[in-house]
Amino acid sequence: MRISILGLGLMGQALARTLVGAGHSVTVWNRTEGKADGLGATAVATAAEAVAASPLVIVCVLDYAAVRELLGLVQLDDRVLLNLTNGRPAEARDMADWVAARGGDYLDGGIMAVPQMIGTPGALILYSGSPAAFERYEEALSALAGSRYLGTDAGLAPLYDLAMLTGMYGQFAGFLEAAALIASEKRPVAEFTTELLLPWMNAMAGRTPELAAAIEAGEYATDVSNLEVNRVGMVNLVRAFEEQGVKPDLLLPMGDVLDRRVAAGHGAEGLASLIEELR
Ligand code: FVH
Repeated sequence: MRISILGLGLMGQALARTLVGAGHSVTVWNRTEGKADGLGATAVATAAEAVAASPLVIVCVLDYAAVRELLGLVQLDDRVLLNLTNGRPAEARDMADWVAARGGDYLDGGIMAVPQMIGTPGALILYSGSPAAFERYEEALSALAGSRYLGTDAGLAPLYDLAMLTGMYGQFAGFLEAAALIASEKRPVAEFTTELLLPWMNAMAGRTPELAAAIEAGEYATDVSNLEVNRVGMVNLVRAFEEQGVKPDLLLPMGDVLDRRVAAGHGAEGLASLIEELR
């Protein structure tokens, strides 16, 4: 299959290398020269030439503004534009209209992988937008990663992508605060992480489907620590951080939300109830 890739940053190069390896005929373009070396793809001098070369055009650059800038006035008749650039739902919806006005079909994608994972079983790409385009290219795209098509609304892939990144940042925030607390006593962080923290975090992550069910049902009764118990626990945590000379900056926002929810009379409810303060 003929596939063009616009943007040869770390991710674009991984995409190109993997598609070449899967036997596709890949044409590439990048704003600055020299990044196509060794990829086994055909490098062209302009974005317009790359668009002309293939019915499927993948773009993976810094942001959506760069996508618009590099495509400029290029017509996209009979082309599918698959945008794997990180963006927001509103941007993806605008981009779908923008591409349609140029005669193209639009798919948005969210890459849940780092470049080294592309083409390996752990990689996932979320898709939304044109169902016809997804059906047509699903098999070719399976060389890159597992696929999950979320629906015709182009904004869905970035919405889910950002939600997954949000979960990731929450995990890293917890890890960093925990590591800072352990390091405050010059205890080994690596040993603590692998032997104790990781199994604990996995066990707690295993409880999230229960919280999700409570959120969907809007029923927040709990048979584990309620919000008041958690609020007192958080006050204790923050004091311990201060006594250890460590900043609890990544934890404080959660403490604020707990305070608000308890003050509103929901102290007997479970943690899932905090979502009502976020809506
Ligand atoms: N790398 C990762 O782990 C993540 C995984 C999840 C998805 N992201 C998103 O992928 C987009 C590209 O990320 P990247 O890692 O390839 O980024 P860089 O290596 O920094 O390459 C950036 C490319 O964008 C080109 N570019 C920037 N501005 C423009 C512009 N105005 N016009 C045309 N191209 C532009 C840049 O070109 P150059 O500097 O080499 O000339 C690179 O090709 C991104 O949305 C991540 O969030 C990656």
